[in-house]
Amino acid sequence: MAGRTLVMGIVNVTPDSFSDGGRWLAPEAALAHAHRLAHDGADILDVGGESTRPGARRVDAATECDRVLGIIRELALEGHTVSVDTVNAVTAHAAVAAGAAIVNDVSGGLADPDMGRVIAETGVPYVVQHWRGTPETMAGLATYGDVVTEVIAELRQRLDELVAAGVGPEQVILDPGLGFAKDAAHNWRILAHLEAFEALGLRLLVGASRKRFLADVVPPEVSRSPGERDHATAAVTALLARRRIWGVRVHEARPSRDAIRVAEAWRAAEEVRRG
Ligand code: PMM
Repeated sequence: MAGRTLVMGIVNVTPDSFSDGGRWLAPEAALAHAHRLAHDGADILDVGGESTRPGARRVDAATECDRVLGIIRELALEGHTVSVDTVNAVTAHAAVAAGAAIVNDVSGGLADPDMGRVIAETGVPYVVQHWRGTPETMAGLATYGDVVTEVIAELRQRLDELVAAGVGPEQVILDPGLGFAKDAAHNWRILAHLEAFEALGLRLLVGASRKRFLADVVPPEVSRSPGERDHATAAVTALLARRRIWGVRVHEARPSRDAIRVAEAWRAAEEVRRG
């Protein structure tokens, strides 16, 4: 059986991410933030230098590398497990050389035709997230007959192309990509059909943290800003941890780490009850 759900803590070294853009752009601020996430229970530190919020403009790989490589090197030297959140093969390659242990690609390889080769060569675990279009165009592409079957079919296609490029299926971690070319109803439908994603037999990562669909279920005065959605995020983590999903990607580590502890204690008590 799979182990407990892992916490991937978000370190956005960007001026424009939707919930924390600009807060950790200075390297010292990013490192301090990463250290706090680790202290709060993050198992993996996910360092990204390009915002993917809807409508975000692309940055070139050189700027992205400038933002993230020093931070990744430092965190890896300190012994942390680091992932790099990038859609660029050049950045992914440089990040792995700097010590990143995982590549997290919100485009699942669609944004850069070289990504499959880099993942095959480096052999690192690779998060294949579902998206359509680009952050600039994705809002207009959130049309599905059935979101679950279509997202799974598109992820399978990504997987086939990656395997053809030499990537081992065991390297792949799938992510349904909540909010990426998906509206709130699509996100909830995916969460209600996780067994269909689990049936693919690969590890699953889910990124619900602070996303807008969570604002719709809590009163408006609570959900004013993304930072006020951390309780709702932790509730999602608890439900995902109940399924022992491989990982959750979150802005605040402690609430999710506690939610996972609760799910594990509950499970242990159930096992005692079964005897
Ligand atoms: N969401 C964002 C960025 N990267 N990566 C994965 N694997 N899954 C996600 O859901 C995901 C991601 C957008 O959130 P952010 O701008 O706050 O980081």
